[in-house]
Amino acid sequence: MKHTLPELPYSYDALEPYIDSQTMTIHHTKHHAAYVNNLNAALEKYPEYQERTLKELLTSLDSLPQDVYWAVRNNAGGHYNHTMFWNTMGQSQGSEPEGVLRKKIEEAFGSFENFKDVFSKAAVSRFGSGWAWLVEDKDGKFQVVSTANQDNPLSDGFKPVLGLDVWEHAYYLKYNNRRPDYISGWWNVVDWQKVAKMYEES
Ligand code: MN3
Repeated sequence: MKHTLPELPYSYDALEPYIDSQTMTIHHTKHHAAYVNNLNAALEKYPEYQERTLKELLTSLDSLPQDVYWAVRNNAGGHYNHTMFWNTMGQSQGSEPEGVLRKKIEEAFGSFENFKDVFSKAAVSRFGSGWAWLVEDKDGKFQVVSTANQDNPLSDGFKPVLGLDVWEHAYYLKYNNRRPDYISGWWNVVDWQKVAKMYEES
């Protein structure tokens, strides 16, 4: 079973003006595609690992053959993270979490506004390349964490609920070095209905 690049669930210009079409095109067809190709290449000589899902790979990194450990960690993470990222965005400007998601966010952070603040700070202060995340811990409590490179919270025992890519490739063409502007724009394209659906299904 080879991993394949999923199609975007919307057009490349769908998230304009917050995320521009050129960035989306390069991000999906070059960056995400490279993670998929590199993952397949790393697993080529290990057929037994080709059958594992991304989640299975990312929750058992220590069991990987040593010579492909970093290739799988980085590229399975890259593939999983970007697939999730595309699927939590859309043209639903100003949507807000409802139901269980809202309740858990308010329990953990006091309010949705305060959650956004905590999350944005984690995203701004992630040094170098990485991601900011809303995660659920083993006790069912929500937390904000950030990871380096393409690491995924699954590998630390969390369930990822929402992730934001803060690699420069995600925003540099439009926002240059202004990561905080990219982050505040991104909130406009988070589709909380999709986030809730994914949360319920995972
Ligand atoms: Mn990226």
